[in-house]
Amino acid sequence: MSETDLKLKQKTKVQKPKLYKVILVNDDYTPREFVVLILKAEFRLDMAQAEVVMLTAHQKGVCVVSVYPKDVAETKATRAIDAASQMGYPLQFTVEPE
Ligand code: TYC
Repeated sequence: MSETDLKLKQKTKVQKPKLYKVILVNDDYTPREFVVLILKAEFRLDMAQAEVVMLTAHQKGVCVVSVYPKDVAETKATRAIDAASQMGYPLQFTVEPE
């Protein structure tokens, strides 16, 4: 078997898990406390982690919340956006490949 064949074979056998970042986006309207609440409830961050992520997004514009398989990342981002929307807040999350 050629080296190329071996590489091809390895490629099909060893699949890298493709992970996606959920990114928190800053805005001027959503209360800090609500952002922290969402990060704890939907992304299972503890209080300290949630505060750091919220403040980083507040100061820099965006912050990576966590990484997940694609479907999990999209579901969590959608649920978080919907929860904020129901409260009348424009909070946004984006999902992008790691
Ligand atoms: N900037 C918001 C405020 O001052 C708080 C906030 C932080 C909103 C992070 C969104 O992703 C965000 N009330």
